[in-house]
Amino acid sequence: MLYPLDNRIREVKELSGLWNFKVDFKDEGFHEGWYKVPLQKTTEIPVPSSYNDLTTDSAVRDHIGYVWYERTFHVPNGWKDQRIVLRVGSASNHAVMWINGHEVTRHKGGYLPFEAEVTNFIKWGEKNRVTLAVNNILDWSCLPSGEVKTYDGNRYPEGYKTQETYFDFFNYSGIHRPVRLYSTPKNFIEDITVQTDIEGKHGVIDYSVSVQGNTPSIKVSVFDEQGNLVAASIGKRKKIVIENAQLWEPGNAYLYNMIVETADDTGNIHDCYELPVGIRTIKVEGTQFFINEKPFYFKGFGKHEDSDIRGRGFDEVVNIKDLNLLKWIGANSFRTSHYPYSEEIMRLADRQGLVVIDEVPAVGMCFWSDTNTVFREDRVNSLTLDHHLQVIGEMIKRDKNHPSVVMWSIANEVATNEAAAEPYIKRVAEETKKLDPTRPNTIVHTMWPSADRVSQHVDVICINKYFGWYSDHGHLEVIENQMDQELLEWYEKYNKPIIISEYGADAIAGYHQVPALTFTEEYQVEFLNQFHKSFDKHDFVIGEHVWAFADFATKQGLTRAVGNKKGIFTRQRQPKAAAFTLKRRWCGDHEKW
Ligand code: GCB
Repeated sequence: MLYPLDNRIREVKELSGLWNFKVDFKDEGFHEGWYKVPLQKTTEIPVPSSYNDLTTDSAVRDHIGYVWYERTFHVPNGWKDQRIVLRVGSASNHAVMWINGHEVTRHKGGYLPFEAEVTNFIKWGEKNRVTLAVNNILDWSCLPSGEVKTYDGNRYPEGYKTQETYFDFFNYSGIHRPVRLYSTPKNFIEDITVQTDIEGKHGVIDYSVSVQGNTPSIKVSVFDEQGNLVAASIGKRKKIVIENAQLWEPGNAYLYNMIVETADDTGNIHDCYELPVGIRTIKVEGTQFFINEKPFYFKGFGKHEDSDIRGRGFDEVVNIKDLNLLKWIGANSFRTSHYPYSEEIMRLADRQGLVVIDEVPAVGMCFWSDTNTVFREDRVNSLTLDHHLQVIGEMIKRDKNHPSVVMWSIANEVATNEAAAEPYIKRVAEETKKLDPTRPNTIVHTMWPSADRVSQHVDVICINKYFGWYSDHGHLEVIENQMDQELLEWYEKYNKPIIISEYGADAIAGYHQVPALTFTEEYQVEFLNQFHKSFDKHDFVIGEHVWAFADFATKQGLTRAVGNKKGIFTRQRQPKAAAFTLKRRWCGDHEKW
């Protein structure tokens, strides 16, 4: 799926900004046809943003169900003979979209884009009205999964319900990423796929272009960063060789600009698209992860798209700050825990040479029980699997061309001890491989190795470990030993490379104690040091991602004092003491990097 870009042929019109907004408290919008006429009695809301933290009314913040968005826009006259597409970067968790009262699309899933061709519904010379009904309800057919609980009896108000979620982040809601209107010609470039390889000193770009409509010729030109033409080709599907190629390396990104042009028989250009291409290879061999044939060690974090006031709303300011902090601290990578992040941050990662583990929103499929409580008819079932496959497909379609993406994470913390988890995860892993044979895949575990039934289906094993926190709370002295033992068990069972994809302790910025007590900055520092002692002993450990990059919002809970405080940075992106510990480690010399 191509990111909307403008060029001499295509134009993009940003529809971000203030929209009309209305909460559908009584769930009557569909029945009353709120999309048919301009929304009445609205307030204003910025798009993109989560609405939850903008309001002062808890009924709005915690609303379960639909909210309605609406705005008007003009389409430039110059677009009259064009194809016009309306595209939403993401809306959490499901959306229905209308133009001038005509339904144009529906989308399930809160973290990936959707679009619809709206050419036939446009009114020329008048205002057009776009309406979006966005629903935040999560059930077992959704990713992440959840359930709405209803309560009977006189202890609760009539009609009382709660949205139950089994993951540790706030279920932020609304239109989270930019909304854009864009034009393409009627005969247009629908998609481009690139795969790259290295042959000696040369780079290989294996491309394929899909087009719609009558487009006799396709021309592909590759330019270097100085704008020099370095290779060209004609045809839908070819291999282009770039002599003496500059490689896309972690920390040293080099991007070629691949321009695809379609033309008619007389050479008139129909459509044009520019794709940044990083030439690099990825391989898992033995217990190592190679980027460009060099062993790569992941240093970095699991993150969240989360910031004050904006919630999960896209903000270029926050993204740039975060990437600057990642570089400052010596990180080379991050995981898009626990859902695909904005296309804009993926493009930034490409340009800045950050390595990304791209994760689907399959999180919270574990209840810590010996009986089969997750994979069963009324919970994670065939509907969940269908949606899981759909989301994997959409994520790969969106992110397949990013050089920064080196691995797909197919789920976070699943009850992989349950028998039915095995065929489920096998199916998801196989689908991921089928859709993208060029990238390794992984699953992120909370389960212990002896109970796990699925890791034979993935290339890399990711494990989340909280010794000294969720077990033996406050006992730093047990961490190294327990970590060693667990690592060796995973290794002996599967012989695969292992990334510690989460390890972390809550620290409330400004809390200090010597000797260290939990929730202080000192405990967080010593906790990390203990884990590192273990990681450094094992060659098959190919990475460490601290949980988490910054403090973030969660649902309310007895262990969450205004959110999760495992951030190495505060939610305002200021360093806690552990940031300096990590900076010393990651910026210093080490045989692992
Ligand atoms: C985990 C989850 C992550 C939580 C974290 C924690 O294992 O993957 O989403 O936030 O633990 O802090 O409990």
